[in-house]
Amino acid sequence: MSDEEDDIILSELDDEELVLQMHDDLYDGLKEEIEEGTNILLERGWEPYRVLTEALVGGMTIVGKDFRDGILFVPEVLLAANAMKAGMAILKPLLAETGAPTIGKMVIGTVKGDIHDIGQNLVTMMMEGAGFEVLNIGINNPVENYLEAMDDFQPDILGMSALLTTTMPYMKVVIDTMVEKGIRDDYIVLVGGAPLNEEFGKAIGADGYCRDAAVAVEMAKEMMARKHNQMAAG
Ligand code: B1M
Repeated sequence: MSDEEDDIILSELDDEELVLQMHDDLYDGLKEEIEEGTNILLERGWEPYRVLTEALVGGMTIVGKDFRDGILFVPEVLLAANAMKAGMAILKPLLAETGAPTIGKMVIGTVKGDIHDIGQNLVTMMMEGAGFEVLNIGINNPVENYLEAMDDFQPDILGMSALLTTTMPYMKVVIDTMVEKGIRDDYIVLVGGAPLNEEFGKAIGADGYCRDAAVAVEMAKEMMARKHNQMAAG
């Protein structure tokens, strides 16, 4: 870091400059600066969701592009991810604090072979904020982990995340296993992750593909309402 950057006082920047500075700080993996910036934006009255999307997710998008283009490498991206998680940790209780009544239960996890967890942590936070009870089973989950979690936790929804083109086909392994065991229709299956799309979601037999965490919440609510209506009618 240069001396010039050392001199930047985050609280003296206006909102727009601060968000841009946070993108730089996330890029540089500066955890404490990200925590400070997150707190400043909240103190200035920003909604937690806006801080999340504009400052944190916005910064990670830039990291993602330079990672793709070979400008950043795994160690740097890990630092950026840690900084992002530190900001998310501040926002988590605020996003979960809506006081919404429990409207459903969800198990979510990243599939086998895949260790990306920022997206699914974000989905967890947003779902909890919307009133869902969520069991997050973490990363690198073989089908057995999903089955065990569904058995123990009895969710309405199974959520799966994959960030790699090489791991996304594993979602079909999980769904096919559910079909074989005769439990597929007991759950709403939602999938998400950067390389997926709606077509893929349909092709593997999921009930819905979620482009982002906000879509996941909307879709989950809609499908829960549909499930309740069907139960009431039947
Ligand atoms: Co990785 N990585 N990575 N990585 N990484 C990507 C995914 C990549 C696109 C980067 C790139 O090349 N541009 C690329 C994949 C290419 C491909 O498959 N086509 C890639 C690669 C190649 C790799 C490695 C193979 C690199 C290597 O070792 N050479 C390796 C694989 C490790 C493994 O998993 N086995 C690897 C490792 C890593 C780190 C460990 C360094 C780190 C992860 C840290 C962590 O997660 N704790 C990392 C990161 C950070 C990324 C990028 C830069 C950012 C991912 C992220 O957190 N995004 C990523 C680039 C990118 O995605 N543009 C990249 C922010 C997050 C909020 O978005 O996860 O998309 P996202 O989640 C969104 C939606 O997708 C959706 O909602 C979320 C919130 O809005 N969503 C769901 C996600 N899951 C959902 C589940 C749902 C619903 C919605 O269920 C209902």
